[in-house]
Amino acid sequence: MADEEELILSELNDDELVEQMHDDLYDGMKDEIAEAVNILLERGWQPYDILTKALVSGMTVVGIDFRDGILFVPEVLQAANAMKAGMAILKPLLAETGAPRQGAMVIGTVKGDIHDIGKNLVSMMMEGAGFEVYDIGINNPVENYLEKLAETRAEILGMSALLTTTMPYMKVVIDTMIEKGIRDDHIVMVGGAPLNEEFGKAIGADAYCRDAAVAVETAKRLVAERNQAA
Ligand code: B1M
Repeated sequence: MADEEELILSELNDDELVEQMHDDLYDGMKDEIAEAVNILLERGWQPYDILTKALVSGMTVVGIDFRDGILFVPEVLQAANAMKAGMAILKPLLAETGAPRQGAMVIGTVKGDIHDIGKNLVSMMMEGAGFEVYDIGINNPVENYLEKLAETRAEILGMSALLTTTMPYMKVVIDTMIEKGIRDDHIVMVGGAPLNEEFGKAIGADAYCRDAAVAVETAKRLVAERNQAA
């Protein structure tokens, strides 16, 4: 229908626009996502609300249809790229909070795993909260984490895994830290959709973080506890 083809995003009310963003994310329409993010910002939405209510929640639907075989890798990649286009606009805004420096974190997705949206989100939120973030990207063997920790002397190590087959690698990293006698020099935080509290404890992490907001709160608390103990 002609009406549908000529949809003007700025004419939709907030609820309609967010719903349209979920559809556009699903369809991998990155220009439309970027436009809609800008519209919501102009309407006074907080960057964090746009991130969670419009982008992350839209990605959940993509995940369900991916699991059920309705969407395939190329479509999901397009959706991921659309999500990243929205996140790129929000990143400087989330980082611009002027929060006092809290500490430093090395973060990366573990070996064998190329999912990076959640990790990027955690990085953005941590930067916004005043942490210095060294993001070492995806598919990281243990050596990468250890090198970056030694180079930056960051107090926190963050690891992300989105696959049940890659999450055990987090234990490899922690066990190597124990072997090298550096485990207690760092706070180790882990996250990713297939993880849970129990898994975090079982592999010897200091904390499992359900989402980026929890990661920020946990990091602040653990750094403060550590400074107090010192
Ligand atoms: Co993948 N994939 N994928 N995928 N993918 C999942 C994870 C899956 C659950 C989909 C499904 O079946 N429903 C499934 C895993 C099943 C399992 O292991 N049990 C899956 C699969 C199977 C695969 C492939 C194997 C598919 C294939 O090739 N046949 C393949 C693996 C590639 C590899 O890594 N070796 C693959 C590939 C891909 C794409 C490349 C197409 C793309 C990734 C693009 C990219 O990241 N650049 C992709 C995507 C996008 C997904 C889903 C749909 C979405 C993930 C996402 O970005 N979520 C995902 C389904 C799902 O998770 N529901 C799926 C949004 C993001 C904001 O959430 O990452 O959970 P999340 O991050 C959250 C928290 O978890 C937490 O905070 C974040 C923000 O709040 N968090 C942390 C995350 N990391 C943290 C680190 C911390 C703290 C908190 O450190 C301190």
